[in-house]
Amino acid sequence: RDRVLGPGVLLLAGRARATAPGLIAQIQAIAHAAPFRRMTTQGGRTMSVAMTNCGTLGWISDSRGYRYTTHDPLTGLPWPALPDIFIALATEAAAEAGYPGFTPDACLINRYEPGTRLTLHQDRNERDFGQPIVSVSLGLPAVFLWGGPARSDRVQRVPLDHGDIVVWGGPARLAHHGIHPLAEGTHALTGRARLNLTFRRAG
Ligand code: MD3
Ligand code: FE
Repeated sequence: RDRVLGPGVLLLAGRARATAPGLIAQIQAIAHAAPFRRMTTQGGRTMSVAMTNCGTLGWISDSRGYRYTTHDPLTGLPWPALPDIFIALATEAAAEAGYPGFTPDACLINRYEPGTRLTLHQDRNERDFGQPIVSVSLGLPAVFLWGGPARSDRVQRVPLDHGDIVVWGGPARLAHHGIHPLAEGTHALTGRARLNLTFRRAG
């Protein structure tokens, strides 16, 4: 089931299934301290994805643009710590993909409901693009849109299901990517939602 999707991209299909209930319990605890919120963009739009973070750094967007912060602007508190089970999952997946030195300092947590989408973008706020991003999909399935380094590059559709882990590194690190509007549905563990964790070395 594990397969290379392209240069620098390893899919570990269903790898997080066994730990999913524990991951979801941790997400609930994190969201209690740092609530999910829909952030605004520099252009004044409200994102349809609800987000929160854990780790020493958290990704935010507001009227001043995109960046990482040490504190949650909503509460004024430091972002909640990365749970040990998050660190273990991300470092093991990265090591399997050929990044034995990967230690995440940031985890962006995205929550999608049916109809929610994420438009094509690049992740460029991290310091070292030599470090991969590890993503974990939980709950409702999604169609991932995967393009190239230029916005005009052809876009592939990749289904992402509950428990799938994908490691994005090397030439894939600066690919444009997004999520197609989520289809209607309910999942036994997340209800009417998809949760996505992205582990990053931001600082
Ligand atoms: C490929 N999240 O948080 S995860 C994001 O499902 C983001 O919530 C999507 O894009 C989600 O920024 C996709 C897979 C992913 C994440 C980051 C990447 C793929 C990536 C960065 C570079 C290349
Ligand atoms: Fe992204």
